[in-house]
Amino acid sequence: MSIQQFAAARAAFRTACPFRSFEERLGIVVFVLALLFAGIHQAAAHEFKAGDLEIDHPWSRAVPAGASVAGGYFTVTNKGSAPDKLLSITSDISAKAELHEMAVKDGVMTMRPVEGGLEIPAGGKVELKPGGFHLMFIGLKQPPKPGEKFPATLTFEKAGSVKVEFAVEAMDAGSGGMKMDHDSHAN
Ligand SMILES: [Cu+2]
Repeated sequence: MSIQQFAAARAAFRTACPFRSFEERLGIVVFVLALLFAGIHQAAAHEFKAGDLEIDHPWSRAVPAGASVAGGYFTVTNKGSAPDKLLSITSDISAKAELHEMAVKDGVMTMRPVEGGLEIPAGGKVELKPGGFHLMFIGLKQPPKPGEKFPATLTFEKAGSVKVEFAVEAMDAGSGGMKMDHDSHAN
């Protein structure tokens, strides 16, 4: 939240609660501040850096009990003047992890491993998201649960290896359709 948003929130609070005592107001303000700082902390903690790369909001989606695969998504920004490449992913949550690309071919949604790594152009940004490029955690050792985080290591050609944490969101997070394609991996 910015200073302006905070000032607006404070003004709105004054308008809404003109008759409250000072103690009540103080209590509410402290509560709101606690919420604000919690929010700021969470946002700051969920961005990772490796050399010129910024990895923002790695997330995964909760899976049904017994599922053997889960997706992984994030945005990576290259602030440098040379392209880089995402080469590999490892995590203790699954036996292996692959980089996949989803595309519609002859009207059928297909998914295939990305060969040779995923290029992150100089000064550019690549978004891994449901329906496009994504990570696939294959052979889950434990199912990702909503609200939890699990660690993984991303290895880039130039920036090297970086440890990140995937925040697990509810099963219906993001766009639909991905679940079906994940199921096709299970056999
Ligand atoms: Cu996939």
